[in-house]
Amino acid sequence: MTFFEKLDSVCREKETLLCIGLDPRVKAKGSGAAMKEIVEQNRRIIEETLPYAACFKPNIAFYEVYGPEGLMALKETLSLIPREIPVLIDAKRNDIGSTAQAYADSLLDFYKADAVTLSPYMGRDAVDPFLNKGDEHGVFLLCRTTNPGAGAIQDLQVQRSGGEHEDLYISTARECISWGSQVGLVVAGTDTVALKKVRAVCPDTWFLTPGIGAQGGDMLEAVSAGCRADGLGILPNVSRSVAEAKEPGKAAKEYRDKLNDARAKRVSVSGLSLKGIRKDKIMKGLIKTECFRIGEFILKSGKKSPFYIDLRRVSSDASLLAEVARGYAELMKGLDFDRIAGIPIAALPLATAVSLETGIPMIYPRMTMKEHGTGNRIEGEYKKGEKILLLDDLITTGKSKVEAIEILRDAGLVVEDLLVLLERGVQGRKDMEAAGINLHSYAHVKEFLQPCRDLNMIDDVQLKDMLDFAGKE
Ligand code: U5P
Repeated sequence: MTFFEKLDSVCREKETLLCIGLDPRVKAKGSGAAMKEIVEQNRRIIEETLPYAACFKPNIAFYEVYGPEGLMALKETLSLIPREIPVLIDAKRNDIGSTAQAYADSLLDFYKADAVTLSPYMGRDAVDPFLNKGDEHGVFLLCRTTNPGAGAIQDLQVQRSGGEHEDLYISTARECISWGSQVGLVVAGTDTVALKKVRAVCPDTWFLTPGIGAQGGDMLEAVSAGCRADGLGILPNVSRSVAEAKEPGKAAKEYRDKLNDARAKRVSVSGLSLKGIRKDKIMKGLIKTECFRIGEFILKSGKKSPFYIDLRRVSSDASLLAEVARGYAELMKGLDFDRIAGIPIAALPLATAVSLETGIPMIYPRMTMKEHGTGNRIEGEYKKGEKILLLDDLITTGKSKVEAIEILRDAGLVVEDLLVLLERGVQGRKDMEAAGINLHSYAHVKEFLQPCRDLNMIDDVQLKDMLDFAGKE
């Protein structure tokens, strides 16, 4: 699992995006007393705030300042955090490649951080030693910081290749996200203008957003300005305001609640439910990966079509595949069945992804008879009389579905429902009715057309013509 997948799943499961800072400020000094006090303070914060924390962020400066025992306290603190919760070490390191390598070995191998903050100022090669550790690690690169003097450099005007000017921190954001999918950005929670501007150029990137509370940043404003359209993508960090509260757990809960209020408002402002957001993401993802194409195509039937659909391409985009699996899982709710079956070939990767998403076992029929080996017509384990939920990518007519249904029914399995991601035309639905199958489709092909218009791929006249075609074919 990549770092950002891990983060995404913790945030969804725990319904929080809160990053809890672990920046100890203790009075004890030397002979182990400081170490003990730091660890005890952090233990309490971790235990009390764990239900509200999406991740923890120790800033290494607050450990280094106590010398070797401070560093031992950091190591001990990290061992108190459950492995499934991401840990970000705020170190803001960088240097030339060979030195950056030593920093990477220290922070990712010795301290075992999941992610770190780095300065991108020295360029890509200084970040590579961190990226090369593998995508179970992430980096948050400084883009817009919270300190009062940040603007003197970060607001410098830079000329882009087209001649227009923009802030250096915006150019930095553009450059940094081109370094790959392991990159997140540090964007100040005290600067809602910057949050909005960076979000506009980096719609999918995760932001680490410090400055909430003690430095004056407001949770509601920061999250409203910086969170992604899907209500994720921002990690507002609070350190002092939680650590120094009488009851850190209570303070963390209050910040988490404010954060979720802001997310809910943002989502309702965009007029979409969470289901709607997923659908929009899937439809646009299918367009982007060219699973859905506009043009002039000749179909198997000989008919001309103004668009073409090839859902086999979904398997080449892991995050789209995972989102599609969640879409199928949403559609499965309320249906009664024992196993799922994917129709070869197109639905095999899709059904596999659905099985991984839901934990429901999968089988598949062989569409051509196997002459050797087991001679199985159905692969995977099943028992006679079990109910099978059939999955396919798309339905135009029912022909290939009926073949698969017959193979399953001949083996004594019960098939009553078919799930497809996309439905085109009207014939498929009629054929399924005739075969005694309930068809559940995630979307009709018509639903691509408005997103294509939104993305300026077609004009209003084409939109109307295509809607007519899709409704009648
Ligand atoms: N931090 C900032 N601003 C930045 C980048 C990082 O405050 O632009 C770090 C601080 O060094 C500290 C934490 O570790 O985030 C903020 O702490 P607090 O103000 O919530 O106590």
